Amino acid sequence: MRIASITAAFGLVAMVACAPAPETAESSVTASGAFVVKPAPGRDVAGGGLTLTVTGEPMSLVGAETDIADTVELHTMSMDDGVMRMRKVDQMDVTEDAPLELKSGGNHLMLFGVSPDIEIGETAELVLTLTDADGTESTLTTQAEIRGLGD
Ligand SMILES: [Cu+2]
Repeated sequence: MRIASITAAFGLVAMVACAPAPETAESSVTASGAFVVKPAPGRDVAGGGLTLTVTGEPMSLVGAETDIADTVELHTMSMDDGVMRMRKVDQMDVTEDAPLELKSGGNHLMLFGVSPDIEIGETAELVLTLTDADGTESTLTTQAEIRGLGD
């Protein structure tokens, strides 16, 4: 399987004002199983994933950031003329009926400028930015496990 190169936008991750946990009367969102795959030696790009579930109104994941990487992008993965292609997207939706699953080989998180000092087995804080149907932003912090390739 060949992974076509992408044109990544190395833009600044928008800074988001501190907001209370994304739990309102209408909905609450939970992150679980977050991970980052430690890059091979000499590389600083990493894939990652997590599962987001929501109770109540739909939410959208619109960004993520972490201390161990310069930027984190949301990438979709799709088959295009027999070639797997990654695309950066601005948001991914999560509903009660359709949890958002980001994982290796599927839609995923992509980290750029990953610190070479991360160690397999450690955890890194991942701060997710979400919006509700009204466009109100909130953040959700979760711990991502650093994994080795193929783990
Ligand atoms: Cu990617």
